[in-house]
Amino acid sequence: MADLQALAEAVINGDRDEAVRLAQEAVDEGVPPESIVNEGMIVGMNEVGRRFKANEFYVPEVLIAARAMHAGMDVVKPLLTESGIEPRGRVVIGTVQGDLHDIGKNLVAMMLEGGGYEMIDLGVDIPPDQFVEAVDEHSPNIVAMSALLTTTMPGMKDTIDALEGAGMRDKVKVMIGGAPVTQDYADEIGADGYAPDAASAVDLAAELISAG
Ligand code: B1M
Repeated sequence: MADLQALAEAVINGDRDEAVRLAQEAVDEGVPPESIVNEGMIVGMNEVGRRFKANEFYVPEVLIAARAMHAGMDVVKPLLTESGIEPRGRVVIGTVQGDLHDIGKNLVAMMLEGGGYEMIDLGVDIPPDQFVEAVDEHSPNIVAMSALLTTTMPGMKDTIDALEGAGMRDKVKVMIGGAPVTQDYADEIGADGYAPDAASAVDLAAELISAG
């Protein structure tokens, strides 16, 4: 019988083969795909986020867990699409113009995906206009920007200004993060939220979406 707790454990342990096997077993037994995701994969990634916040897990463990989660998701994704299950929200993410540091951004994207969000990852070095185009094309709930350089942080404000200029600012929430970024900076440039780490980014996304 499908064991979703074991699936969560496989994600936490970063055991990709086991995550795939258990996800497939659950699919074969007719467990609804949303249960496999919510009670297996997301439970696992939530625990990974908790351990990361508590300094019990470090970046490598999170990356390995996310890799297992992705492999499990690949088994379930076709069924989710067929059954038309809605994600918790859609997030456009990227590093700001001039910034090539993508390890933190990737972690945030993986944690959000593990938290049930549909991710549109634009990659690195994204100019304001490209964020605006992505908002126009994908109608996300959230635009998420990452910067690791003090010299590229102004790209966050430029992007908010560009969204404003395109008449889209009230259509999306903007969240920002990255080592030099602070809550004060978020307040200063008019972002809707700041998260210090990838696990907090998942909590913040939920808050921003529920605040409407
Ligand atoms: Co660069 N680099 N780097 N670098 N690099 C730093 C950032 C630096 C602090 C090193 C230093 O001088 N001590 C410094 C910045 C100084 C400053 O601006 N104050 C620096 C510099 C100067 C540079 C170059 C200019 C060096 C040069 O060429 N002269 C150059 C710039 C390139 C560019 O971007 N245009 C450069 C290049 C590189 C590499 C390419 C070699 C490489 C990046 C590889 C890659 O990412 N694919 C690199 C690396 C690896 C680093 C360090 C060593 C590590 C960064 C990292 O990945 N941390 C870094 C020094 C350090 O931090 N020790 C450094 C781990 C990652 C998990 O943490 O990204 O902070 P972080 O993400 C966290 C949180 O911040 C948060 O969640 C994540 C997980 O908890 N978070 C968000 C991140 N984004 C978020 C978004 C959110 C919410 C939370 O919401 C949207």
